[in-house]
Amino acid sequence: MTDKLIITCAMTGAEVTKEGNPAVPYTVNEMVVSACEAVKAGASVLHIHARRDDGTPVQDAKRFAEILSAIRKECPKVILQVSTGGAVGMSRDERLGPLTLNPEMATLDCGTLNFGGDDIFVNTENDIIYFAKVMQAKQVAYELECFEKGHVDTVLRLVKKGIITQPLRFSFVLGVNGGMSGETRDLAFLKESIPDNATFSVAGVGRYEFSLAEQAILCGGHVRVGLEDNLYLEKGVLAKSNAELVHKVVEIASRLGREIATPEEARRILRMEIK
Ligand code: KMH
Ligand code: ZN
Repeated sequence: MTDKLIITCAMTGAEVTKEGNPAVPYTVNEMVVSACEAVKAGASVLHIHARRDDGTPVQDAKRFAEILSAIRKECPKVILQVSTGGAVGMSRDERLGPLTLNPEMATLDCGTLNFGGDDIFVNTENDIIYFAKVMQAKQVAYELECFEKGHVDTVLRLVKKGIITQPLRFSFVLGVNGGMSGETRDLAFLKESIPDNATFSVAGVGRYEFSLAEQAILCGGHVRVGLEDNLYLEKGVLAKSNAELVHKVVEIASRLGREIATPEEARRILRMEIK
């Protein structure tokens, strides 16, 4: 039987700005409002980046602590997944800042890629191993962020070496300029490349967000949406909030007959230890 659908909301990221869409949250209060609305709409996981009030992306533990505890107060059950990707150009120790807070879940980025224009998002094999060891030592559940097929192959090689361990929770982030595109064949190829007992979620960047969501819902995957990945509800129409994007996925899932997972159900599906 297909598992219920886990919806992750990536609320703010490190690249998008209020100039692109005024609903992108920066302040702690904006994050809390956005988080609560997204959870109410059906998100069971929140993918968290921190921003200063002026929008500057940061990975420092103090800012993350403020955001996490403020969200936790209002949404006690949701899974909080901190980003260790941060923003392009940050050092690996800077990126690991939020792990000092022993979060329940974090992202582990599984390879380097050109990231839009001239930027390079660096995740060498040594970086991946370094991050994995820190996360395992702290018993943080990690999600394997793969922006293209080579990243999946890196994961599978590191699994064979015993460096990345079960359970494997993939997140395919598709449509970044420099990474893999988000056509139907791309997700089909990635899905058939991973072990049957692995879970996967799909984050379609920009115009791929909802077509990939629909494909993932149909083929037993999970879905990430949010302003980090896409600013539009539909072509030419800015999303008014993160919740509006989550709600659209809930509607697609309902049309396709897939139920939505609660945070507790999501923990079970993702085989997460309770911290
Ligand atoms: N901001 C991107 C460069 C993650 O959160 O782990 C990386 C990113 C991945 O967003
Ligand atoms: Zn992110």
